Amino acid sequence: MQFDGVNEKSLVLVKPDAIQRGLIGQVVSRFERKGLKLVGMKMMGLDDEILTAHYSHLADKPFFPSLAKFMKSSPVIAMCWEGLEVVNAVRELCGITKAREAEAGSIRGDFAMSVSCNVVHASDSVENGEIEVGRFFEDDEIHSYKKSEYEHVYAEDEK
Ligand code: IDP
Ligand code: MG
Repeated sequence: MQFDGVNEKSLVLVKPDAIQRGLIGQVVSRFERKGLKLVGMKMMGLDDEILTAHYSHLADKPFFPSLAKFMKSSPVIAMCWEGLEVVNAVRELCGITKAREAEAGSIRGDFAMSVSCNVVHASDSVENGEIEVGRFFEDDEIHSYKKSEYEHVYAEDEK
């Protein structure tokens, strides 16, 4: 059994700056090598409707129009990663928003200098992980499968 009922999901977006800079593979690799399970992945263009919902907490900010323009400047890669307490694990891998101050070794710390062009989005809570995965993926785009690697990634009492 692989965390049935207690799995967390995180919605990760590879943002347009990373698409343009050819960083998709390196970003995906960070999550793979950590031992997380990829259960959904697609390239998609974002429109104002999904961005207004996704960034509703920033809708009143003066930078919102330029953020929306940036997020529409190319397709993004949307991913759903699954695992034990994965929401926090993914946030740690990504680093803080202001990339030029992000910890070296994190994705933003290693690949970015900007506050807005910061390579990735990651869900910030378990509840938002569920909401955001539901916003970006249809039910049949999220896959359930057994990852043999889990035998070695987790201890018996964590499975
Ligand atoms: P997060 O992506 O680290 O969760 P949020 O505060 O949720 O950070 O902001 C969402 C995204 O909005 C950021 O990743 C970044 O792209 C953009 N953003 C946040 N704050 C600023 C800002 O002060 N100026 C420009 N863009 C910003
Ligand atoms: Mg956020």
